[in-house]
Amino acid sequence: MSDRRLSRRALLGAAATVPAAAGLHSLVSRGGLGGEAALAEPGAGNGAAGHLAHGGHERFAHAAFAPGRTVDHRANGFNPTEVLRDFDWGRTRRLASGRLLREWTLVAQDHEIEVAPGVKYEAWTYNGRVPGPTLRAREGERLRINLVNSSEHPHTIHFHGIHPSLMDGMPGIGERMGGGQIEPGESFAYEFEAEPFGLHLYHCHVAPLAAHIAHGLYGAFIVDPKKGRPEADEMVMVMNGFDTNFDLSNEVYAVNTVGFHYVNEPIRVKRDALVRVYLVNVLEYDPLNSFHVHANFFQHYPTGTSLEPKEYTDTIVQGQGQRSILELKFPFDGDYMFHAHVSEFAELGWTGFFRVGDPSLLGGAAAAAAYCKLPWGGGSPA
Ligand SMILES: [Cu+2]
Repeated sequence: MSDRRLSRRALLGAAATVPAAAGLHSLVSRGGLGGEAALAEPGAGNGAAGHLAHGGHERFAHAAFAPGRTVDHRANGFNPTEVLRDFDWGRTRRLASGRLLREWTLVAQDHEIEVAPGVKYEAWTYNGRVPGPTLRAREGERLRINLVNSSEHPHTIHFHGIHPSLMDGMPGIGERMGGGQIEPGESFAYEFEAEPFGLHLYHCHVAPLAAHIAHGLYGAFIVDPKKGRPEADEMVMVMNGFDTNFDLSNEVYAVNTVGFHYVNEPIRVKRDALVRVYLVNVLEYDPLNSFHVHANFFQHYPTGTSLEPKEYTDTIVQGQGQRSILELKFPFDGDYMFHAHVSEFAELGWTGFFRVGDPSLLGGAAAAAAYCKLPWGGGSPA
């Protein structure tokens, strides 16, 4: 076990020993002080180990997020329920050559967000949201992405895909042409072809890289195949986490930023309808993330670069930067949990529900409460 993990477990263990009214969120929101206090706590190690048992787990879980509260989506400026199906196709126009140009403007800006009830984080964002806009194009189009740096820090946009080095968003490359590292107040236009088709991502590539990514500068980038994919209920899930006390390990894990959001607001899908999930892992500080859906299986298209699925399964694992398209149908009404099959992540926010069909049959939040009394804040049973 590394020191980093010890420090996080110590933090959780110490949180379990403080009165409920204080809670982990206040320890976390006090930043480094909370972490140091936790590390100094002699019994912290025992508390951390204790949380693996159900009793200890409940104690830390209840302390971890404020019960009965949800985050302020309005103040955040985005709601993960909307982020899920928000595909940004940009603006298009015909060039003199007759080709289609698809264009976006991303503004890098510093913006505090609430990643779990009461847990604030000084994020660095593209367009004020985390993850940044889901950019979507079709294979072979010409793309232009204007980066305007309104942040107090230098940034870039590094796209995954195939393009010339000058367009790669790497500090030091193309500086004399206005590229490379984009300083505060500067701007730059990245321009390249949309290739290959598949599910990609973009993120800042300024050093220290882990810090720039962990602060929130990333998003999904979808290139549709020329002939498209079958009609489906499509959604984007960016798996991320937040190091709220800057100890180089995450205190909150999520899909699309807000811990337990899709427990509070289950993702509504139709029975027997094809659901397509664009799943991207940008998680910093932990080597692996994963996705598991309950009571169902999905077709797995790694990186989305083939139209033929590679696997029929219910769990996949992704390293940082990996992504997958998942396709599934729900044959029965009900609430179906999905979560990281890294239990610790699941208990620190990376848990949600698909809600299928008749709400009178359902009770996902109650099921989750029975499971480990997760403190997602609200989420009363249907
Ligand atoms: Cu950056």
